[in-house]
Amino acid sequence: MNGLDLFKRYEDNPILRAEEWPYPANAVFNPGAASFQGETLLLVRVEDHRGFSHLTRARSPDGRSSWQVSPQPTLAPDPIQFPEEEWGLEDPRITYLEEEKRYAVVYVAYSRSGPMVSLALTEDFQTFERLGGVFPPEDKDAALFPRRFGGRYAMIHRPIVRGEGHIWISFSPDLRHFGDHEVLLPARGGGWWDSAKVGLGTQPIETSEGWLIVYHGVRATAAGALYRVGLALLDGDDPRRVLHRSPEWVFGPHAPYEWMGDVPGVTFPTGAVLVGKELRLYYGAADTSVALATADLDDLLSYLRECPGG
Ligand code: BMA
Repeated sequence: MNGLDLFKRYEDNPILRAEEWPYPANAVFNPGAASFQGETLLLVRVEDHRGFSHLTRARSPDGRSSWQVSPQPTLAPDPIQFPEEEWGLEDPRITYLEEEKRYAVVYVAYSRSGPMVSLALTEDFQTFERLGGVFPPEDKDAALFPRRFGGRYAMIHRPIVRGEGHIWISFSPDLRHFGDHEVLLPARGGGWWDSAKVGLGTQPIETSEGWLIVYHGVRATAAGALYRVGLALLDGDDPRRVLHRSPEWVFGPHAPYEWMGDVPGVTFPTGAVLVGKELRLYYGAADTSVALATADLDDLLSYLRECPGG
């Protein structure tokens, strides 16, 4: 199957828009996603008219329609206790931690110090235990794996080092202290579609053949940055091993709502839910609305099997 045929856009995209939000908002985009109490739950990044973001819950029985949006913010910045949240909370990724029996929400805390990866734990998406920042700025596009490897949790993230944006992996015994940092998926440079920067998209998805990684790749063009989507497969027992990486992008801006908005030409996946063999990918479109695309997991894996190693 051709890589660009793997994902199908939902016909009623975008599924969430600022115009239909229960309170004033400039844009709603880049949501974390989880299965929760038999429904699909999104923690949506909501940008207010100051330009600052917070996170708000939206729930749907089928993950497509009938979204119930919370009338107030679910996780709002708390800059008194957490000064790194001065300019808001952005781009959450959600992972259910099997051992903790809680969801980890990894988000970007934004302040004058730069974007920082922060972590909160929750059982019910109503009350949160904030653990605060876990990596120094500039770092974003982060998510945890659902379980430990050799006794340690693993986090994927994207620090900016010497102006370069590669995807890294780091390990922690306690979710607070991280080490053994290494580059996992580098930006490919040169003429590649993911030349300028790469960053994790959704939380890692466990499959029978390893961890499915959905990532975004950025190309700088004369008209601005293009944000497209690629895939990789990591070893199930050792997520530092990249088994396959798609040479081509498998999804990118095409529909009008991906080209019209605050940042045209952006498809930015941040959440996924696997229901049977259907992978539902939730993504920010043009930094303006939330959209959905679906793919068959077997198709994704058979495509990746033909891709070279990382
Ligand atoms: C990235 C992040 C995302 C945003 C994307 C496209 O660097 O800041 O929040 O969606 O750029 O503008």
